[in-house]
Amino acid sequence: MLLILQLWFPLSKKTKVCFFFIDGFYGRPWTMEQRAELFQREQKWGLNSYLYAPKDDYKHRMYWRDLYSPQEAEQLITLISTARNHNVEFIYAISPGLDITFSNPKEVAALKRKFDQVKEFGCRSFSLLFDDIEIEMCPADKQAFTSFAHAQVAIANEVFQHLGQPEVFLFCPTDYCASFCTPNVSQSAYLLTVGEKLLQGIDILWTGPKVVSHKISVESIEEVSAVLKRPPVIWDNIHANDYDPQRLFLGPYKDRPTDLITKLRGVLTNPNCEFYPNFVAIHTLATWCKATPDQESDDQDPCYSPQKALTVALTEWLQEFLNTDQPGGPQHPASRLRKDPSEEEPMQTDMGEAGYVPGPDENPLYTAEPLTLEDLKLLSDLFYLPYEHGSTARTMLQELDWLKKHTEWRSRAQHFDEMCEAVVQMFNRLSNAPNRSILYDLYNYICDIKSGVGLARTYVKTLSGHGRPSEHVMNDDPEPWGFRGGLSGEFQRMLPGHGNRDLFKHPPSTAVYCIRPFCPEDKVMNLITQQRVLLLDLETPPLPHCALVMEDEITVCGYALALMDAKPATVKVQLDASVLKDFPSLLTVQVLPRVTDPSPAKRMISQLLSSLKTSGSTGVLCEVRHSDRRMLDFYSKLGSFKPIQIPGLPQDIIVLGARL
Ligand code: GDL
Repeated sequence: MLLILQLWFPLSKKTKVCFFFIDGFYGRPWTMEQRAELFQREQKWGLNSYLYAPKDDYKHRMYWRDLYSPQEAEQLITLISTARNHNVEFIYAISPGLDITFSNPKEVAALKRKFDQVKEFGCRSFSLLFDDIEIEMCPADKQAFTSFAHAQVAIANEVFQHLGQPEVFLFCPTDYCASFCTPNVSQSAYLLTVGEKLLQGIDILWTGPKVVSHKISVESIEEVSAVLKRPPVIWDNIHANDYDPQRLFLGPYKDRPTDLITKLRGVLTNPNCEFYPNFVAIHTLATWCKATPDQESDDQDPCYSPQKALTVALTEWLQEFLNTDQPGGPQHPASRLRKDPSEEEPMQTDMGEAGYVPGPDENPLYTAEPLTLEDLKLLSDLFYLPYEHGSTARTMLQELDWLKKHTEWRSRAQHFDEMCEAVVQMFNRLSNAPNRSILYDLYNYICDIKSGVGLARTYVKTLSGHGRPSEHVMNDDPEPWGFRGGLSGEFQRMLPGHGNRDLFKHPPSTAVYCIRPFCPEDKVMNLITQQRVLLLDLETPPLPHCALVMEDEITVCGYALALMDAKPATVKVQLDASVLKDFPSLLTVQVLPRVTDPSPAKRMISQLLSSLKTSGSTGVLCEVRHSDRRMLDFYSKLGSFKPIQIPGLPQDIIVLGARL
């Protein structure tokens, strides 16, 4: 993960506005030359800081105790001074959390020694990261500290003081987003301790409601600021793509109201792993940071329009594509197009392309047209944002969906074909762009989308009766190149909760849910009564083996109860002994219709099922009303629940069973 951080310090001793890049993604770290190029851009666009935290630099994380060798030191010294020359503050981060023993003074000394070494390189700003680590403390630390938070805070405070309380010192907590907090942000013991005990000069990183947050609201920041006792610095993963090799994010910085600016110490963005495709991510973030009210704006946010920011960024990016970066590479295509045969060099002996002039009935020479702004808009639409496809991508998906379901559609099929052709043309022009470095970073992605769109195009042609029915699109056994695969994808598709959801059919949910044990004050009984359960006798409900409730920001919005032994609970229905033998336990679940995101309920159920299984149960029953399409659909998507025939049940009841 690479992080580009923009920081403001408007609220305390820190009065200047700072903008940061964070170089902290998983994957091949950027080269020193690319980092220097980044500083140039930061300076040009008014971003003023850079967090050095490459997860796969082994001395940043895995071998954090090891000092840098003279050769590495030289590189870091150059990098730090290059940053300074561009007025970019270099922040050195270290992630010792994989294996540090907090209570051992030798470990604390090792950490100080490492920071001291980097301080000698000329670095003045530092950061301690505890993201993505195990939360279980070792026995020695358990003895020495009340909690994990106490251990982390103690070491952070000590290092901060040892370094002379630097102006910039960032702390990344282990619970760095709302969805990681137990039971929720305002009651998280971990965050409350961090807020209470971490020295005020230290800033805290926060990714928002989720690791990759769709939206970040002002209210959510106010809530976490109260707990942390300081405004956070946002670590924004909106453009991070290190978690999926097929994704790239070329959409604008978005869904963060500019009202946030005064509520934060800064924003740090963690963009795509590839260096060059981050032009839009960084440029639009810079525009967002400089937001000023625009009287003519009809956007939701009067200070920032993602669409306008994107167009400005793409217009500038286009110029970079057109600059040749390698001797002997393609020229600016416009100059090639201008050539007419009479201007050609004198006859060449090898009959190379430059000397060849096709005759009247021969194939014309392949001409590469220059890349256009429209091409880049299309590219950005195809690789937009984690929770949103760009408008053309959405239209293409909707059209394909429509074409699959309808038959009267010749003109729409034609339109779909044209959209596919535009992708191919964009690909061709991009492949001929003079700047090869940008192209190489984009190449895998554009090949992949071209082939995906190509398959859809062939399929629509086949449906329309045009073109030969294509074997690899229509048949159930395509060749490997006819579908996206790999072992990882196969594993994911086998899991009930796999994330292969179509964005255009299931717009993302931004709500944060809390799942916690049921307590007597919970008013879930009326929910249960609404459900009119038959299997569970509500007049004398037995003590559940495990009961969980789900809350959203309003109140309880769902529950799940599990009974280890179904028999005493199912007094209203005669269950056959063989059914009870296979499915001895009972589950009852309800989720209110306002919860459109199925994932929290899935998580709640899997917790219950694993608890039943651990206690020795071999199967579980549950009931659904025939008319309750929503819950039926929900259970069917879980995959493990199958209908069971039970004689004598009322017609509108379906009993489902799952083996554990
Ligand atoms: C994370 C990691 C980050 C990674 C991102 C996206 C934080 C604080 N840590 O959880 O390094 O790039 O997810 O995969 O965000």
